[in-house]
Amino acid sequence: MTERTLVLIKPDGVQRALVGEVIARIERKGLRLAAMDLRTVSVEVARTHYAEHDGKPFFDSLVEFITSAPLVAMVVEGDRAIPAFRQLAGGTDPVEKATPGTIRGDFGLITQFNLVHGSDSPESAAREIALWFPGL
Ligand code: RTP
Ligand code: MG
Repeated sequence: MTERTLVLIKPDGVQRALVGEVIARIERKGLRLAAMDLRTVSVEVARTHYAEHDGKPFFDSLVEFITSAPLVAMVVEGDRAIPAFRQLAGGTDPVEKATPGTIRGDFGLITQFNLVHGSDSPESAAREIALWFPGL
């Protein structure tokens, strides 16, 4: 089933010049870009995006990090795009969970700086796409 997912290349991915690498992996998987934008986001957008984590110990530093520098936001579409991108990304902890061959497993070391975000469910994808690309 064709679906859409919200992907972020977080500020660490942009600063480490991994934008092309991430996009290449998305395209080689067979997924397509439906929208893409380089932007620096407000604290309000970051807090809304990560609202499910409000109150957790890492929330404030996560919001500070996400707003610290430009990131690349995109809408990626294709068959089962939501789980397909999560598979490309790998688990949240780049060492303990992400395996080699995934974006986080190949390039990540620290959980907070795990390079990419991908929506985790159809409900999250709908909410996040409306937040990042209203009207798409
Ligand atoms: P994301 O939402 O960014 O795609 O990542 P995820 O689903 O794999 O992980 P999630 O549990 O939603 O956590 C969101 C982001 O918060 C940071 N984090 N830091 N220090 C920590 O223990 C910790 N735990 C999570 C990571 O940047 C994670 O991607
Ligand atoms: Mg998440």
